[in-house]
Amino acid sequence: MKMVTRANLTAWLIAMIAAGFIEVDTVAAATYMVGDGLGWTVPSNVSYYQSWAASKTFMVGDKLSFNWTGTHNVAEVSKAEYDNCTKVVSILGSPGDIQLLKGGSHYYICTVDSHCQLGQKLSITVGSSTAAPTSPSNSASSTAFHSSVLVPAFITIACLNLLCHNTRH
Ligand SMILES: [Cu+2]
Repeated sequence: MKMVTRANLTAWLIAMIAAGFIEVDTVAAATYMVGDGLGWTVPSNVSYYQSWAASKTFMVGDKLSFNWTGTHNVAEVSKAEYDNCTKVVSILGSPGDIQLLKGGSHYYICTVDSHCQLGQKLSITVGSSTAAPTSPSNSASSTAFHSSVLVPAFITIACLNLLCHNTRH
């Protein structure tokens, strides 16, 4: 087993923390208007919402905004309920915003009349924005990549420890 020095470990931990901050700062959550201009309704073809979803990349933290007029609703359902258009009791008023809190598959249907069978159903796959764990072997490139954050951080630390004390009287 390789020996890990305290300095290496500290640098690695700082890189991991910096990577976490960059994730929060740069990955902006998006809000998707389901069906765009059509909104959430019985579409003209049964695959309309699948086609709509196919051009999108959904990430954890994004929002789906369901907008409709008339008699519709939104229920988040299981895959089986989605496939069978099962009439579950889970109602959302328009406009209904749903934040995507978990990665993986999400299924939504309208439970009014036969709207689901007519294509008012949406299934999406949500990706997680969490980066894969950085192994020590590539921490060097990770540190370089995040140097824009690390450098100001180190300057701040240096200032607190040395420079600022010297300028005080
Ligand atoms: Cu409906």
